[in-house]
Amino acid sequence: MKSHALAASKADPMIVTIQQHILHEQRKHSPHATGSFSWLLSGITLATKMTEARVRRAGLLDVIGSAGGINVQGEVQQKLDVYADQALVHCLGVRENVAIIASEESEEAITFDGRDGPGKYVVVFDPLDGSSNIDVNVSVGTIFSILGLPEGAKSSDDPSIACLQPGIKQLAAGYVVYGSSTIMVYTTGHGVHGFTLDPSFGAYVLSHENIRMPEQGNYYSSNDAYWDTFPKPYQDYLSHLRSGGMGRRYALRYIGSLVADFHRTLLRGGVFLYPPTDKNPEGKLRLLYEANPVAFIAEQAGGRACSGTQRIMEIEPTEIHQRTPLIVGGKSEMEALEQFVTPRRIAPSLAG
Ligand code: AHM
Ligand code: MG
Repeated sequence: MKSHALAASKADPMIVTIQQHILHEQRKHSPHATGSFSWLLSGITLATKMTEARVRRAGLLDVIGSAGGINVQGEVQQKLDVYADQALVHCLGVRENVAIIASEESEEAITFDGRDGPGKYVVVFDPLDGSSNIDVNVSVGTIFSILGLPEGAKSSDDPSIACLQPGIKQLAAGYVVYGSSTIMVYTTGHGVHGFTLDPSFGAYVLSHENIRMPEQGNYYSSNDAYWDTFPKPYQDYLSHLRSGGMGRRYALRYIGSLVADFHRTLLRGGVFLYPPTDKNPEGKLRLLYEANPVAFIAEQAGGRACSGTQRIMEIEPTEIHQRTPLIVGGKSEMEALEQFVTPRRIAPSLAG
């Protein structure tokens, strides 16, 4: 038995899988943890592996194109949107510690009734972000946020109410980018870590430990087509970045999948913006399962995220699908933004 374990470690001594990492982090930060949280996260990793398998064969399987439905956002559902959603609902539904889930693809939150043991977690997610990019082989992703079931919540309550918690209450958040490789990035409030899926044996392996966002980057990321409908302070801010006001001329990078645009911003620095526009005066991105998880990760990596008027993670949600403007980036870009847009500082240490 002993020699077998030794042989395994010699085979690849550097490998740390996401499961090992989560367990290690739990032992370090919550010595009395039961392992229930890692069981929940393993449900998410499994669902994303199921989705990635479909994404990788998108041109071969009958998974490209519209599923024929419209989701709660009024957007056309792609077949892969539906599959990614079902994979998460299934994988989380068999985790007895999950009380409630809410998905971009479903109008209402879902509660899992009739199971043994009380669930204690609420999971909100965008199963396939950027899905308009699927048909043209551009990166898409999955985003999730994990909250605790509020104290005193009853099974008879509307399950949506348990989801309406500000981002500062998140226990964990993460995303997967199905890109040139598949990477999962997550935080539980102790730094940000990235795991690349090794397709040869189907495990997420630690590849980016303790990610820090560069204090200043070279790119801004926003949909330039809406430029003339951005409020004037955002136009001025972008002109400042583009004209060298920050000591360098910023270049534009915009994929149109939040996860992919944010992932680049996290690793390379810069700023991502989806401000209010004429078409979406409240912003387009969803607070609970897009802006909050991205904000949690950004702050854990040394960046900031705001709505233009306040720190994203302090917004008190009123609806599960509510939208918000989102500006997320490195320290320098976000400090510069405050001169144009936000009336008060948004640094987490100062905001609470
Ligand atoms: P989705 O969750 O329905 O895919 O939509 C959200 C996407 C984001 O990934 C992306 O940042 C944004 O919509 C792009 O919007 P636009 O095409 O207006 O620039
Ligand atoms: Mg999305």
